[in-house]
Formats: sequence, C-alpha cells, structure tokens
Amino acid sequence: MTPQHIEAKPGSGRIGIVHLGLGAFHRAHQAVYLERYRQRSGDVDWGVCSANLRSSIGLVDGLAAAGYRYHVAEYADSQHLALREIGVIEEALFTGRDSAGNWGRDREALLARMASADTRIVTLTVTEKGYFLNPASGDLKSDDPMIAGDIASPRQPRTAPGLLVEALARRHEASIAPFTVLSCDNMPDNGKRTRQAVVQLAEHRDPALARWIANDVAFPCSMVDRIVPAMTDADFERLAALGVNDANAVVCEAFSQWVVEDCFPMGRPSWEAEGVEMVADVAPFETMKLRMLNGSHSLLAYLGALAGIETVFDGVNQPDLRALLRRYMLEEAAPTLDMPDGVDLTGYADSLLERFGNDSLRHRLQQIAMDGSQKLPQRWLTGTLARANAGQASPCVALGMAAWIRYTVGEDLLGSGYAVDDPMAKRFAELHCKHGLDAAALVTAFLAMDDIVPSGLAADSAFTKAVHTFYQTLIQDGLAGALAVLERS
Ligand code: NAI
Ligand code: CS2
Repeated sequence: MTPQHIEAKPGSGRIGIVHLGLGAFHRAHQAVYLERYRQRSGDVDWGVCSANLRSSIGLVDGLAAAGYRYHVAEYADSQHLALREIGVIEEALFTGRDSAGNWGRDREALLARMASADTRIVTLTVTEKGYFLNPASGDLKSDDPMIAGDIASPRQPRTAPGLLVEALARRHEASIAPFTVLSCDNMPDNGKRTRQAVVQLAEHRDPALARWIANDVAFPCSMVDRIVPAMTDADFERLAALGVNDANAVVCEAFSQWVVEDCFPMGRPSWEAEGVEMVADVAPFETMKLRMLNGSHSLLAYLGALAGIETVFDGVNQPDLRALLRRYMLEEAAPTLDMPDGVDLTGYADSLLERFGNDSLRHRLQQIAMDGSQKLPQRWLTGTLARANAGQASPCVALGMAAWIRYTVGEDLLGSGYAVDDPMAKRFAELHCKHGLDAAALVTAFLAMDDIVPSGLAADSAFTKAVHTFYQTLIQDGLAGALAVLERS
C-alpha cells in the first residue's frame, strides 16, 4: 500500500486559537480541520497554542522537539490510508504537575496567551471530568478539591474552568473583548455546560465578573465525531513500516464530523469549506451521536470487557454483540430522538456498525469503559428515563447498567483484574466493600447514586428489577446467559 501523503503548510506564527487538552482527539480532529483550512485558503493566521493541564508533559515537550509537526494516519480500512502532516500547532504548553510534584510550569504563558487580544477562540477537549460538573445535574462541584483550590487561589488556576475564569477576568480588566469558548467534548449541551461551570466558578470570585461572562461570552455547542483510539506500540510500528517515525503521531478512522453552533462574535476560520456543518441548533445531532454511537460504545465496552474481549473490532464481529448493539440503537436509542426531517436513523445505526468494524483500529474497550460515571447519564440514562416515563422498557440499557456495576469490581468474569479508571472509583470501591456479598444491596446502592442515575429512573421499579435480574444472571451464567435472557425480553 502506498499511502497518499499530504505535507503541512508552514504558518505565520500567529496564534488565534488556544486549545485546552492536547490529547489524541484534538490532534486528529480540530487540528486536521484547521490544517485543511490552511491548505485550501492560504490563511495561515489561525495558529494554535495547545496546552495540557494534566497529563502529559511528554507530549508537550515532544511536539516542541519535533518543531510542532506531527502525522495523522486516517484509515478507511487496512488498504486505504491518508497520511497527513499537521503544522497548525505553533506552541505547546504544560500547566499540570510535573514529575517533581510542581504545578503550573507554563501557567503564566498560557494565561497571557488566553488574555491576548489575538486569541479569539478557546477550544477544549479535557474529557467530561475536566469540567468538574455533577454529571446528572450539570452543576459545578464546588467541593471538589481541584475546584476548591481554584476558588482559594483564583490567580493560579489548575482546572479548565479556573483558567477560563482567570483569563476572562484579565480581559475584562483590560477592556479586551472576550474570546469564544468552544467545547469539543462528548457532553450534552457542551457549550451550555461549559458556561455553567465557568459562570458558577466566577460567582465565587466576583458576581459582576460572573454576570459579564454569562451575558457577553459566547459558548457555542458542538457535536464532534471521529474515532481516535489511544496509540498502541503496534500503531507506531505500523507507521514506522511506512517510513513515519513520529512519537506524536495519531491513528484514526477516515470518517470525521463536526457540527457547530454558529456563534463566534470574534470571528472564526471559514470551517464550512472543510465540511464543518455550521448550524443554528446542534442539540438533535449531539443527542443522536451521544445516544447511538457513544451509547453503543459503552454497551460494548462493559459487556465486552467483562467477557475478556479487547477491542471494538473484536466485539462488533461477534454476531450476538453486533445484534445487541443494533437492537439497542434501533429500539431504545432512536425512538428517544427528535430529528429534523430526512435523517435516516436506521442508516445511521448501520453506518456506525460499519465504522466499529474498521479493521485498522485497535480501539480498546477499556479506554471506552473509563469514566463511566461521567458518560452514562447522557449516553443511556436520560433517554431511558424518558422511555420509563412513557411506560416503555429498556432492557438493553438495563443489561448495560448491570454490566457497568459488575465492571466496577475491577475483575472480569474470567477472573482477570484491571484498574477502574473513574473519578468516582473510590466510592465504587467502598460500595463493593460494603455490599460485596449481597448482590441485591449492591445494585440498589449503585442505582441510588443520584449524581449518576436520575432519581426518576431509580424509582422506576420495572427498570430497577431488570437491572437486578441481569446482574444476577451475569454473575451466575456469564455474558451468554445474560444475552439469552435479553433475547427473551
Ligand atoms: P486523551 O487521553 O488522548 O487526552 C485527554 C486530554 O484530556 C489530555 O489532554 C488530558 O490532559 C486532558 N484531561 C484529562 N482529564 C483532565 C482534567 N481533569 N482537567 C483537564 N484536562 C484533563 O483523550 P482524547 O482521545 O484526546 O479524548 C479527549 C476527549 O475528547 C474525550 O473525553 C471526548 O470528550 C472527546 N472526544 C474524543 C474522541 C476520540 O475518539 N478519542 C472522539 C470525540 C470526542
Ligand atoms: C468513546 C468516544 O471513549 C469513548 O467513550 O465512546 O471517545 C468515541 O470514540 C468518540 O466519541 C467518537 O467520535
């Protein structure tokens, strides 16, 4: 295979966008759209300063060492690959904790960038937990130690909301118009939720500042989609075989989608020419993607991980799991959606199954299973509550919830252990410790966590009974037994 190879276009060094969360997704999604925009339009002024607030300092320094150039390998399948060199990141900064335990190496540099009048947009991919919101209510978790730290020391912020508040305060004091804040994380109403986090944090500091942010700062919502798994050694070896020795490279699928609410008072690149859908209301697309794509991902992640299945590709190629995902999408997710005319949800479900079957991606189920407490409300539970209120059963989600609860034990059904990576992992461990020998009490305790499970759903006896039944079946008869029960329901 000779891949199509597209070189980066050199920039002018001007930075118009600051990004928080220099992870795999930013490098393979927003940066790629900007590189394509730069190549097509010749406008080299929308350079990016990309920062990591947590992990990893290695990527930040590695990018600098590589002259801020890296590669994105876009695989349609194992035979079709486009290799892009990306050059839009002009600067990379690190504000997290280094190996010596010191915080904020580049914090001042980042805040200066964000406060500069040249910065017109701040984008974010800090994961759902990086907003420090109660997943069910969307309110700021003011008692979280990181947020409490930013309340106590607002001029030395450590969190994304804290950096946004401090940078906006500096602009306000200097009478510089605010930047637009564009969340690119998989959250429902991600713009509104980001505003909520920032305004609620600002209220602790200065109610007038909070009012200014609430009234004058634009927080458009966006729906983002591209499967970008964490890199594996095998991915690096595959690229090396193609002559690409790049420690900062990312592998992803060829498909990419970005739907953005068109509200950028300070201007923006003309992304629409690159296929970005600039719309008035993102909500239907965002909900569709969260419930159908991400909802299926989570279902496969917990059931598959419990059965020792490693990747999405391996799982979706098992006929019973593929059938489960299709049933979940068509019978439990699609009916909860209110889409504009012309959207074919059956076609969408089938296209997702095809994407999951991409033979060039090793998307680990353990990666998707991470942070379930932050993901399940929007992926499964809000839609399931609406169905419960209408008297409709959701057996696939009930099975998924049982699998998630069992997953949080930290050991699969075959006895292999793994780390439960979730900001609420400590609480889960306490519940397992307390109720480990009493499955019914354990399930009841998990369903009573009202910052994850909406109270209306926890009070729905048909749903809770189904979760209890599936949990018992999973531990007694394994995945096959649970799928057999599902087939009969
Ligand atoms: P990654 O693991 O490569 O990067 C995660 C980024 O989030 C890092 O920059 C990390 O420093 C930062 N982060 C984590 N916790 C944080 C916290 N508490 N505060 C501040 N920053 C924090 O993950 P990746 O693939 O870049 O995904 C990040 C997010 O992008 C996802 O959580 C999701 O919301 C969104 N996304 C990812 C897609 C994918 O396929 N990878 C596709 C669509 C959206
Ligand atoms: C996945 C998503 O990690 C996860 O939870 O469901 O990151 C998924 O790969 C993307 O949303 C695809 O756009």
